[in-house]
Amino acid sequence: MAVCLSAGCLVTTITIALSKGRIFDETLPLLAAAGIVPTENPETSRKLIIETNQPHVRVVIVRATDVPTYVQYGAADIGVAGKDVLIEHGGEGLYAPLDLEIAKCRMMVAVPEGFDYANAVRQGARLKVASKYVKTAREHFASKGVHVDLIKLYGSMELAPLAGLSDAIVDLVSTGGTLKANKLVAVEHIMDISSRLVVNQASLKVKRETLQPIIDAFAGAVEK
Ligand code: PRT
Ligand code: MG
Repeated sequence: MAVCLSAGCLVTTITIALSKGRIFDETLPLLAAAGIVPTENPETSRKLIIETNQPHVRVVIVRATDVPTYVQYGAADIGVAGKDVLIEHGGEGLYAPLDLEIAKCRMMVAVPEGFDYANAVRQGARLKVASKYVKTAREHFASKGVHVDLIKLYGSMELAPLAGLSDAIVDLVSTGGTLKANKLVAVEHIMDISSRLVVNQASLKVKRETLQPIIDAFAGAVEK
């Protein structure tokens, strides 16, 4: 939590953690509502720390799954992360005051076309399920009494059933195009996903004067 201590400078520095791609793009209008405009686009710049038009506000570009970690440890004061990412992280040290209603999608169970999922479940089969979201998947199948062996993956879950690694996957679905292109079908809806504003709990106390107006501007922009 960097506070500017140089002579005559009492302004608190605010660091915002964002991932590039849809989260950065969809957070831009919310930042604009708070009067914050990044000076560079992470898609074209290789910089990982991006300045903004506000001298005391900067954006750090991190992997989507790393956003909660940066905010938890105070390396960033606030950040934007998907509900999927926040559940897997656990939310320790984070205050999540706002559903920003951006980067919306659905967490689904999907299987290869032709696999009779309902019948396999009815027969009490033990299913191999590949996912990046093992915590969410474990809770979902436990609540339904379905026996599963979970296989943790870090990317391209759609490949797992096609390559014979698993019977099913738990993944995010937006348009459904990726499932379709890989001959998979969604068979169960686990939850709706959107992104949240997360705030470091200590920052909220120490920097409330600077942070609260940003949180309020985000809230106002979401309601519109
Ligand atoms: O891509 P990278 O591995 O670096 O990280 P990431 O996938 O975690 O980041 P990013 O930027 O892709 O996603 C950030 C957040 O956006 C996620 O944590 C979600 O909360 C949200 N989000 C919204 C999505 C999607 N929609 C989405 N469609 N995240 C991922 N996808 C993927 C999905 O996993 C699947 O592979 O897109 C594919 C399906 O899309 P459709 O449109 O073909 O159904
Ligand atoms: Mg991605």
